[in-house]
Amino acid sequence: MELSKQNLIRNFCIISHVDHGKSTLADRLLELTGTIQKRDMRDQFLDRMDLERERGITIKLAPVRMKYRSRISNERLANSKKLAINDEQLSANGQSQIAEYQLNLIDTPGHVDFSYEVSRSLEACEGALLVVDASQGIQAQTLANVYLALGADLTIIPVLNKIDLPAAEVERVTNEIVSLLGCKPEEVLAISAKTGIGVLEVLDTVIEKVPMPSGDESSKPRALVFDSFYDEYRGVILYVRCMDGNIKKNARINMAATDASGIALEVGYLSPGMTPAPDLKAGEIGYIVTNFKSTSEARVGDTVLLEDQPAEALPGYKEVRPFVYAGFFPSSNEFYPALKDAVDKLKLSDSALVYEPENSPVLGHGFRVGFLGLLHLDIVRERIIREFDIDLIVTNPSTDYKVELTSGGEELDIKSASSMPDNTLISAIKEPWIKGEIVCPKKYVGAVIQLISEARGLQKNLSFVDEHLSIVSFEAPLANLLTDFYDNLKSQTSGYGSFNYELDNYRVEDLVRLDFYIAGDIVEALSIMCHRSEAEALGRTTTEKLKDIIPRQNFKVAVQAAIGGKFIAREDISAFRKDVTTGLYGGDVSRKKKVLAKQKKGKERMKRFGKVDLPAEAFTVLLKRD
Ligand SMILES: Nc1nc2c(ncn2[C@@H]2O[C@H](COP(=O)(O)OP(=O)(O)OP(=O)(O)O)[C@@H](O)[C@H]2O)c(=O)[nH]1
Ligand SMILES: [Mg+2]
Repeated sequence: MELSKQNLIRNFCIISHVDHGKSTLADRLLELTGTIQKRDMRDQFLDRMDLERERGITIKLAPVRMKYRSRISNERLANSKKLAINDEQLSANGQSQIAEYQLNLIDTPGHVDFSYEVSRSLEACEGALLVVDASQGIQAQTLANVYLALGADLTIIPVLNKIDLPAAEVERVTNEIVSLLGCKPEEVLAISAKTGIGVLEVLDTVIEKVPMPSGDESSKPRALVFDSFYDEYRGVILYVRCMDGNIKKNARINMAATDASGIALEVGYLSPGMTPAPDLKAGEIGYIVTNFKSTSEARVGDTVLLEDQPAEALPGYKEVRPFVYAGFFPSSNEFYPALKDAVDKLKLSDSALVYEPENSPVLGHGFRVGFLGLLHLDIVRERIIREFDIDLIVTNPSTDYKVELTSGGEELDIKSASSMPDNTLISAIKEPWIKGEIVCPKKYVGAVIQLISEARGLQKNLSFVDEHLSIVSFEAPLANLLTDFYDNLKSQTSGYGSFNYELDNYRVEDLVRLDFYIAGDIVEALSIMCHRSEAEALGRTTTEKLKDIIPRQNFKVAVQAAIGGKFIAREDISAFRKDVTTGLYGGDVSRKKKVLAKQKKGKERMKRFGKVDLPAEAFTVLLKRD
């Protein structure tokens, strides 16, 4: 009888809190398996985007296939309860021969904004390496990722990383992991991804403990799309996990959800470059190059089927919805088409990005763009500036609001303060609330609870991982976590606190629109929504910040905050004629010209509003630190 090949396949991802060493562990695994030669190695090899490399963070999930000849003994395999291995399968692993395994690894990002990348990766795998930094211990994303992995029914292999660091607390953190997972201390693999200590054992443990895939090789093919993007040269490329059957090169494919039909122009796997193969078999992870024109035809979470063998769709994913919005405007209107092209292109490889046109009297034509969080916003902003060379003006990030009208009917989804309907038409405004968890050492719990209540949040549950580490569950309005909550948490907990959150629901609150007037005229692009109880303080600090940002003009300029036309705060910018050329002595005309040219360039980032020049920074004043 022919043996199933699936017993020689293991699919696993690496998950952890941000910076605990996932990509570095992936480096060592790539090296140990000879997937990448040592001389071609560079740190965090799988972080391929420029921005990922510069910032030292992973943003996109990254699959890679490795071959590994394991010397793991049959006894060890047979003893592993997780593997329901039978005699036949064992003989494929025969005593004398060394079996070659196909290991499919997916490196994931650790930052909360990109947890959608993690949940998608988990669905393609049977196991997860849970990495915990021995000098940091369990943190908020460690917990969140454990919940996700358990929810996806994966086998979790705990890995204690960075044991080479002098600050590593091997025993304490091992105990934290043991209490969290209910495993045995000896099951926690102590490694250094940097030096390579203990990493070989990680590979053998993956083979031992991660269940083999259990797809049906002879049934109709089905493959889960866990990522899709548009490649300028090759078109739409799908990253898939083949669940059942096999998909051959040139097969006619059909997408279950969108019903789009196309051709699998090429199939293969990443090792780490695209490596063509004759087919993708049940249990394997790989890619399909399609002839689709747009990623909207083959969405993330959809199922690839064969046109002549229709089958039931796989469950797919819960759709993610952005909940942080900001206006993106070109510094000059002539670049609007270029900006449109840029967001269109970015959307093709970022299924979480949404946008719609927005017009502003001051800023002109632009877009209201939706994000999964502030880091996501920042990454997209920077990519537009760099990859598309567009000078951008970004407005204050905000959440969206559900508005009920006095006239009844459907709730409106309002994505910026400036598009709020008139007050008299509104019967209620709802704002998004999150459910979150803060993980911190016990002694900071008091300060953390204080912080939560200052953010208008409600502390819910208090639990403990062990005698040192606590978990504070809470609910809070998302808007109040968008500015300095994270910084305050870090400073209140001496850097030890971390937090994770997910959107909960929309709640009716006493919200008002806070407007800003410059030299007597309202600048709608500056308007923000806030809770009535916070309006005055926010109005005051914001006018102060605006006063610092807006350059002096040759007349006095009043900066005022108001609710419904009633002023609640005011700052004056005194008149001053800034002549940048004073101080440059004598008749060096070319030098004078240079300075004036520089000043003119600075002006391009200014937006003329009436007689006042507003610098680009004024529109993100809420993010300005004191
Ligand atoms: N000393 C020491 N440093 C390590 C080790 N593993 C990783 N690092 C360092 O920790 C930092 C973060 O490593 P990454 O591999 O980028 O962490 P990551 O988990 O992939 O980070 P994100 O993907 O952004 O969540 C880098 O500076 C690594 O060099 C280790 O075992 N020992
Ligand atoms: Mg990484």
